[in-house]
Amino acid sequence: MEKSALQIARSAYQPKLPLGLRGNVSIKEGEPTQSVGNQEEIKTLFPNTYGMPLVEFVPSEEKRTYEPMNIGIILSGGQAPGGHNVICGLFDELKKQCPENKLYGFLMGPGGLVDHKYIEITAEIIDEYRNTGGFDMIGSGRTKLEKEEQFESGLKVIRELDIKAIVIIGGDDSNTNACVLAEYYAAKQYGVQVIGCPKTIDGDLKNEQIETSFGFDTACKTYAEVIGNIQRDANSARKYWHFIKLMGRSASHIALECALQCQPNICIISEEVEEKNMTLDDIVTYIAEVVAKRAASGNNFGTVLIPEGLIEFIPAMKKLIAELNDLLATSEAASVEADNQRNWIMGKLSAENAAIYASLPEGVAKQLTMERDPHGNVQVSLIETEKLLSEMVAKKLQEWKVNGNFDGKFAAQHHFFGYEGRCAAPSNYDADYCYALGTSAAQLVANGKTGYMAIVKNTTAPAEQWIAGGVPITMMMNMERRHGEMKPVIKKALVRLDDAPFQTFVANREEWAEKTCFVYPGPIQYFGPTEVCDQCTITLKLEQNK
Ligand code: FBP
Repeated sequence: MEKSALQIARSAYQPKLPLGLRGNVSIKEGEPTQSVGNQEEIKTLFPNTYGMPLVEFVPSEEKRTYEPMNIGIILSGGQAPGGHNVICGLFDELKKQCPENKLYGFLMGPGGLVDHKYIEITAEIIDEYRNTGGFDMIGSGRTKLEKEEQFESGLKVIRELDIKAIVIIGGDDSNTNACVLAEYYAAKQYGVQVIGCPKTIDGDLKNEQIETSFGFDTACKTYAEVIGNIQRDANSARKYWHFIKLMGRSASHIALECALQCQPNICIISEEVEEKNMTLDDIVTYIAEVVAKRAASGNNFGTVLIPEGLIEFIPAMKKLIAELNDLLATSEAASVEADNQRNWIMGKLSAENAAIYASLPEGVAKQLTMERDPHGNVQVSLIETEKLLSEMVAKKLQEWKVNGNFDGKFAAQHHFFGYEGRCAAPSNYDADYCYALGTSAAQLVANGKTGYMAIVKNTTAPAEQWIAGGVPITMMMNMERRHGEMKPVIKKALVRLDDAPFQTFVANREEWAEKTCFVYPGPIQYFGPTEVCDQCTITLKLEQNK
């Protein structure tokens, strides 16, 4: 593989490990744990993996000997910067423990385990991918690992390769499934361990035990760089309003972090929209008012950040989408001609939802009916909310112009930043964090743990002070209704409106709206002073009160 000069220099970067993982390591166990909710139900569903203690890895005087072992690794779901470093950390620790240990990578996600598609990950492969973005070393996929026949099929290849443990790198759903798999193998006494690792750029896999999911830091910094560039352009030409949609299927953490980093004129937070029961028109009116106010001081330009998942948080749209989901799942829907779909849908929807559907621009209405993902979700990354909002704002401003309430200019540009941030080369924070997560995962396996997720805490401090360990996955679970059934799941972390990141945004947003307070963060720096290169997100600092 040809490499750029930066890639060559970057591949030599040695991620910083917490002191507890550097030399000889011993394990410290805490008190038994409880799940965050529905304790009795979770305990009944996970009798073998419930109540285990939190663990921490600490430096030790004693050199320990390790039994030889093989591990299998799976990348699950959307790409997130740092995935390769989890694998590198795991590989290096495995080889440190016992040079004959082997690491197998299952190809293209959980499906690779079920279908027996794998490679042995060698030192040569690892060296190609150190500190790189992407998941291309072994690929990723969204196959849900949840059925007994999948677990049994996986067991065959696990036995064939003499694998002691599977490490699953994924988001909340994949880690929930990792726990179900751990419980299944434990109940059957197969002696196969399962360890999870917290991944997703969306930042919604976090709680008391998990400070952040990996990839969030790099993705936000990548988006913040380009938002900053756009803001500089906007402030130079002074003729466009830029509507920027940002990834994050559900939670608005990415939009909020980018707002804190870039200080745009407007940032919509889906969780606030839902809490205040706002309509699409309320959002459009809010944006139009800011545009009008800025126009009154001669500023016919600005930036609007829009979280990708917004549409599903507008209560009326949520109802429409729910009815569309049911409607599109019927066999009749499959036989409707594409040209006639809009009319057919209008005829079937309730009067209230039909009115909302009819009010949407045709393109957006069509996007709402496109194929769902394997989890039954609307593919929000395909819905052009940025265009929807700007079109509706333009219409409103035109009405205000006719009434004499607006005499500025409004011209919009549209952007969607999503895929361009998911495979960026990991920041030092993510490179270090992921390498430590991989090292922790190897330690959890060596210590016989199953049903745990690797964790690293205290990450606002310098890396040597980070605390590595593991959390029982059942500890983070509660029961939630999913597709009509109560299921044990890891609680998804949405933006909390009373927490410091959102409150800091609220304290500043009026000023950012009226004045031009843009910040231009610039590109991620990999080499240079610590205060430039080794900083975590503003969200994490505010959450940790730093
Ligand atoms: P994960 O939760 O699997 O990490 O993926 C998150 C995400 O990047 C969302 O931000 C986005 O909506 C979605 O994946 C896009 O999915 P796909 O890659 O299948 O288009």
